[in-house]
Parts: sequence; structure tokens; C-alpha cells
Amino acid sequence: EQGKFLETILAQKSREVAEMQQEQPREVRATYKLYDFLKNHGNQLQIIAECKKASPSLGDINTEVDLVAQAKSYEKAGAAMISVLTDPVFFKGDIEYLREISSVVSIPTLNKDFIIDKKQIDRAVNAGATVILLIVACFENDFSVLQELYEYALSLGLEVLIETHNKPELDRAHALGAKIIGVNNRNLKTFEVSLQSSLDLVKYFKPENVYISESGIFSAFEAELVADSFNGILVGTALMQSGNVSSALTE
Ligand code: IGP
Repeated sequence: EQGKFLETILAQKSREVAEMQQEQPREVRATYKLYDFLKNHGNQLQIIAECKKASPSLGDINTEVDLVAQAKSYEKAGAAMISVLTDPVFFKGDIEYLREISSVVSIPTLNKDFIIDKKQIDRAVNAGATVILLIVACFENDFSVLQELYEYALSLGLEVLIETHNKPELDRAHALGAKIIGVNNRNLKTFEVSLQSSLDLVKYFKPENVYISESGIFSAFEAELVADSFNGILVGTALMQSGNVSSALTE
């Protein structure tokens, strides 16, 4: 049912986490810090390129593609980071995709999932992620859990992308002390996509942070709308549908 997606996925995640093995986290894979990279490329919009076979809003996007080859072509084309969906139920992702991709690229990798538990963070590190996603909207009932997971991830040496969608969530991200903040143009409750979500929040940005506009970016025209105020964009569908990643990234 529309409007219930986030609730549905969080219920599913609780079941997934309950069955997840406890892992001992190893050291974070060595690569550059995403925050520093984005800061140092202040006037050039960076691209975070995503490996995503399917999504709840679109269904199958590209299930035939070899994600390792896809990730290599993202790196070759100059992506700042590779985002890898690991949710199996709604996005046809797999933690093994993250592991394989992280073992063949030298740039940062983001574990894209609905993380609600430390076990998922340990698993992300061990699969080679250097950045994890925490979505503010997943913690509406208890922001202290968000804080705890955020601090735990930092303590392991991970970087964290804190995802927001509106002003109250951006305020939460700032209160948390988040340095890497995403604005998702897709409302996770209704799936409605509008770049206006990004543009509306620009006036509240803090100069010490880096900001990433996420979702719904398909062309240079759309990238240019956010290029002046954002450090990077997170692009999935457009790149997964495109036969030529390099031209899609540079056009
Ligand atoms: C990519 P798109 O519209 O280019 O495929 O979007 C990325 O922003 C999107 O996959 C995403 C996402 C998320 C997926 C953003 N936040 C949270 C799952 C969970």
C-alpha cells in the first residue's frame, strides 16, 4: 500500500537483523575519506554512482548486468564513490555484491540499506564498505538509536551519509553533528520524486558540511539544477539503464 513502504521495509529489516549472525568487525578498508574528497573538489559536482538492480518504485531496472563490471566502469569514469544496494527483498541487492565490488575498486563504497542495528554495521565493514547510510526517517520513534548507530559507525572508522528529506530531518542531521548529509529527492513514504526537496533545503546548509542530492537525477539539466549548492549527486537508475556509463557520467 502506498504510504506504508517505509513501515513495511522496517518490519522486514527487523526480521532480517534478528537472523543475522554477529560478526567481529575488522579494520575499515583503506581508501580516501569521502568528506575530504568532496571538500577538496568544492567547485566540481561529484558523482556517487549506484549499483541497483531493482527498486520498489520501478521494479526491475537491470537484472542482467554484471555489477562488478558496472562498478569498475563507474570508477573508471571518475565516480567519487560507489553505492551498493544490499537489501535482497525490495532492491534485489546482496551483501556479496558489496564484498565483490569493494575488493576490486579502490574508491570508497557505500553500503546502501536500511540500517537499524549494529550487526548491519559490522557486516558492512567486513564486506568492505567505507561509508554507511543512516536514514533519519527510519528513526522517527527513537532518535537516540540514530545517535548510537552514528557514533558506533564513526568509532569503527567508517564515514556516515545521513539521509534527510525535509527541514525537520535536516535539523536532526545537523543536531547529530553529521558532516556528510544527503537530501533524498524521493519521499520514502509516497515514492514521489522532486528535485525541489533538495533546492528547498539549500538555505539551511552549513559551510563546514558536504551535501549530496539523491535520487531522480537523469540528465545534465537536472544535475545542473543542484550543482551550485551541492557537493555531489547520487545517481542510480539513470546509470543502471544506460548502456554507456562513461558518457552518462560526463554528459
Ligand atoms: C538513487 P535514483 O533515482 O537515481 O535511482 O536514486 C538513490 O538516491 C536511491 O537509490 C536511494 C535509496 C535511498 C535507495 C536514495 N536513498 C534509501 C534505498 C534506500
